[in-house]
Amino acid sequence: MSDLKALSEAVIKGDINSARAETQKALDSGNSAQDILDNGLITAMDEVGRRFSKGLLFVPQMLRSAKTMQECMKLFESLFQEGDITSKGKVVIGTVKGDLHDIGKNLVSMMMEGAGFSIVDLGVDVSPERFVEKVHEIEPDIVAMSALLSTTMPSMRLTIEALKQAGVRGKVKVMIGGAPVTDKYAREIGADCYGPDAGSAVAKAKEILGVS
Ligand code: B1M
Repeated sequence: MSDLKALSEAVIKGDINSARAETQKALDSGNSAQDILDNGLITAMDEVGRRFSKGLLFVPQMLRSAKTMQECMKLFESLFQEGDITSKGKVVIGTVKGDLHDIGKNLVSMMMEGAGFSIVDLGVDVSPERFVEKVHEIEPDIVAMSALLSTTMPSMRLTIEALKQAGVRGKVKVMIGGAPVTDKYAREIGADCYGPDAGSAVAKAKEILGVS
């Protein structure tokens, strides 16, 4: 199995070619996709965040690292497929209004899709009105919201309020997640569940819909 240090370094530097090569090397030498994610890619993004907080790197470098991580994720996307193509439920997912972070949301989408859910991804900066509009249009089982900024978390509450106002809150389950989000916050704003990471999001989605 590969030591994932070189992969982390390449992601921190935003060196897409080396990072892709290291990801492939790790896959070829038997590292699981989960191991590569947890110990290579996410570790690197945490370090990027730490360096950003200390003023050691800036937004363009964060963007480059984010792009690098997304390119690496493409190499093992298919490994998350469970092989069950019957939909376990329809999920409308998006990063909330004012927030442009999408890696975690994409990871959640990828894993949920792999686990057999149908995903409608609204992208980033999704307003409460847009979530409501999509709920009317496709009648999903779950509305899933991601936020990475403490300043955009309130948009989750506003979206739940908007679902209530539109009379559709009772027809969908609401799941929230993202680094600053907590289980306590989910309960406070009346979400049905909170997913601390992409794997747990899949388990929670199955649990709230009562599917296996
Ligand atoms: Co920004 N950023 N960023 N950033 N960024 C953070 C989040 C920050 C913690 C960095 C720091 O200061 N240490 C900080 C937020 C502080 C706070 O509010 N608490 C921050 C800031 C301040 C900013 C800007 C304001 C910077 C500026 O402009 N001055 C700005 C805001 C822009 C905006 O959104 N309006 C900004 C911009 C950016 C980039 C655009 C450059 C880029 C994002 C590119 C992109 O996503 N395409 C970026 C990045 C890359 C980061 C860090 C370094 C990495 C985020 C990431 O992708 N992590 C981040 C620091 C960090 O997180 N360590 C940081 C990897 C990803 C897999 O993890 O998204 O947490 P995460 O997802 C996890 C879980 O949270 C969970 O599952 C995933 C793991 O399995 N999860 C869910 C996520 N969503 C879920 C939904 C669910 C369930 C689980 O159910 C629905």
